[in-house]
Amino acid sequence: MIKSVCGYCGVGCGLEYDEKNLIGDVTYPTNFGKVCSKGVSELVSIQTDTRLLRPVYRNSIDEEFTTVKWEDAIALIARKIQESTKEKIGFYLSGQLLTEDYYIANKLGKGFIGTPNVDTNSRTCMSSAVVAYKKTIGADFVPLRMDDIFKSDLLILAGANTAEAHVVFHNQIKKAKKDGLKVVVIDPRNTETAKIADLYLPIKAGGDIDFFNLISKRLIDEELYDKEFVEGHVNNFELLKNKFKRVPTTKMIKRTGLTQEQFDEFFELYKNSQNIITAWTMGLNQSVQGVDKNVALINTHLLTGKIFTEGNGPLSLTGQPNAMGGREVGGLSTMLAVHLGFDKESVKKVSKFWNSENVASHAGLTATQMLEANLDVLIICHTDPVYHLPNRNKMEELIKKIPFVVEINAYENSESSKFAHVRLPASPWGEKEGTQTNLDRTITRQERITRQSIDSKPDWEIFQLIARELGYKEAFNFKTPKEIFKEYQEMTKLNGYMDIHKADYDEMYNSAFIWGQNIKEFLTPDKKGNLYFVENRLLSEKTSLEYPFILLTGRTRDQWHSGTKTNLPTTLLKYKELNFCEINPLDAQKLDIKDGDSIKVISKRGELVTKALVTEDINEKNIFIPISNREINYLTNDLYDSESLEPDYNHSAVKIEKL
Ligand SMILES: Nc1nc2c(c(=O)[nH]1)N[C@H]1C(S)=C(S)[C@@H](COP(=O)(O)OP(=O)(O)OC[C@H]3O[C@@H](n4cnc5c(=O)[nH]c(N)nc54)[C@H](O)[C@@H]3O)O[C@H]1N2
Ligand SMILES: Nc1nc2c(c(=O)[nH]1)N[C@H]1C(S)=C(S)[C@@H](COP(=O)(O)OP(=O)(O)OC[C@H]3O[C@@H](n4cnc5c(=O)[nH]c(N)nc54)[C@H](O)[C@@H]3O)O[C@H]1N2
Ligand code: SF4
Ligand SMILES: [Mo]
Repeated sequence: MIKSVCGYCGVGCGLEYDEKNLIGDVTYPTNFGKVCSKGVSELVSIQTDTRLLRPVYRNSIDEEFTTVKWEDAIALIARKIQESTKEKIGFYLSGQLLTEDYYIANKLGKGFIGTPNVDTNSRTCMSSAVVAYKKTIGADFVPLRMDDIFKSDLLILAGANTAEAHVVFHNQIKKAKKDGLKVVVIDPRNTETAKIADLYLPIKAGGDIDFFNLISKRLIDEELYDKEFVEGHVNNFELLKNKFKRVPTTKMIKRTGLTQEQFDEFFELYKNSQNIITAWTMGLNQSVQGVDKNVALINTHLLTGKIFTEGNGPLSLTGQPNAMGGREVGGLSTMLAVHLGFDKESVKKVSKFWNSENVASHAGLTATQMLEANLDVLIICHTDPVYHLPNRNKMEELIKKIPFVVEINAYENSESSKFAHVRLPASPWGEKEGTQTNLDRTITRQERITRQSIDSKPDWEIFQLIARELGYKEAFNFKTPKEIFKEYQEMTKLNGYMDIHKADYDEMYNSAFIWGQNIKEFLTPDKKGNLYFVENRLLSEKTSLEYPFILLTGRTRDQWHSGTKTNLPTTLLKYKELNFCEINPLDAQKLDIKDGDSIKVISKRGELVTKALVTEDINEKNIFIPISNREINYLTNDLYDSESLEPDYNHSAVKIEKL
């Protein structure tokens, strides 16, 4: 029996493998033996014939690839790096990499090559939450855990479809409901998640700041906030109070698309709930005001003092299996390492720790900026930017201009591979070992359960080969993931609140390590939480007579993003189609569209063909297309949040033509 952990979503379910079957680990603290269809299909995805098995090279993207030796591919990459300058090199990483992979890539990029341009697809996912947590509570720190729902009275899910995106957590929510937990779901779509809610609020897309501001205003106006907590532990209260005096409440309600009665019903439940958790995901983060949306939500917890106590707090539901671990290591270009920034002292500490004079000293390009930056060398690892970045037609033109693109992938059929010059085969889940941190700080080991395919290598090893070829042999002399983890643990000591150094790599095989369990206060310099006044500035793309619909995008339960691991003949469950478009019956009628009709969806930037799914489960004037349609981002706009630089994926103006 081998114990491991699922490599799909941020729930991070413990698994057991007995040489035939993959089942849930009943002793594991986040899933107690439960898994979803993706978890059990991990095994199948290792064996598919779409694996990338050999390094390949071509001189230009118009040519065919030919197989090359590892040594030659690595030598070429090192040469291209040496011929360039550090500001012209970019590492585009992924929240699906293991902590050890991230550590080596970050150490090489920021520590030795000295480029600050090491970022990750988490930029398109969690960066709004990262910035907001830092501003309000002082660090990128999730101050509660999933099992807090069993000690809570009210769970508010805003822009999160747990039934499809965090399946095993969703099942825990259903269990907690039996013990009295009330659930409110706020979403422009009446999702599977909304269907289990005690109260479903069909918010108008983009109305969340108004919604959370209305809560804050009521808390202040009716003096329901926690005065003692606010006085002792929170900054900027008077400022917020004064700002709220002047906000136009009726306009705000209108912008939420809810009726006053709906809001009142919600607020009645809210004010009578002792313990409250507000959880959110992409419906809030992926927005041109993603940070403000997060801040408006966190404000409510600072005002009520419902934070750092059991059953309470703002719970950001991280999407990818190790997006948290990646952020802890320092995988975002706006951080250096171990949650430290680019201030002089941090750079000094890190330089000393790595014994390098080359450490990057300022924030670098974000993933969403890299393709526009005239880079010489772009190394993409464990992610597919051409598929996932917004405004794809533009992105394709930009990536074509980068003279040297390396793609490290375990599978051969990504969209980015079409633009790569060198492709290196990585060993996927099941063929490698290392650690990952799930959405609530649980660190666990992923184990090797089968032998490595002949010519593929774990991601950390690939980065180490490049490092050694560049001459950094002493600093990159790791033999095992355990050795890397140990160095990383030492490094976490540079940051006072990180207790990851207490974990034991061997022991983690038997039981997960949860870091930060003793942190029960704000991590800001003055140990106080910060309130900020934020307003809905209506910055998203607006509908017009020509483009009258707002396109929403998101997940379906059995598919994982671009589908390299889930869209396989053997695993494809017919739970939902890969390509459909939810449309409200009233809108469909106006366009004479019937269920199942082929339709073309068009934005100012591009178009795609899909199939109408006529349903009352979506608000009028909104449509929804799942991201399992690989062409989704031909439609989306490339507006970004000004602080997090996360894309506004959820709100693009489109029109529909019946085919
Ligand atoms: N099956 C499956 N699970 C996954 C993934 C996967 O690919 N497949 N990916 C993982 C990853 S990386 C992530 S980030 C998570 C994402 O997890 P979720 O964010 O829960 O998943 P999405 O489907 O993107 O859901 C976003 C929801 O926000 C709603 N929404 C859109 N606009 C608004 C708005 O303005 N306000 C509000 N309140 N809601 C809005 C959408 O209708 C949708 O239901 O899922 C993770 N889990
Ligand atoms: N319109 C729209 N766009 C979105 C989103 C949205 O909601 N709407 N969501 C955004 C979000 S939240 C996310 S997280 C991104 C996700 O977008 P991506 O990260 O691009 O999606 P994946 O398909 O998960 O890509 C992972 C890649 O890693 C490869 N891979 C698998 N295992 C390994 C391995 O062990 N090593 C290596 N090196 N490679 C491996 C897979 O084959 C695949 O090509 O999409 C973003 N884009
Ligand atoms: S809920 Fe997430 S972690 Fe758990 S089995 Fe499903 S995909 Fe894997
Ligand atoms: Mo994500």
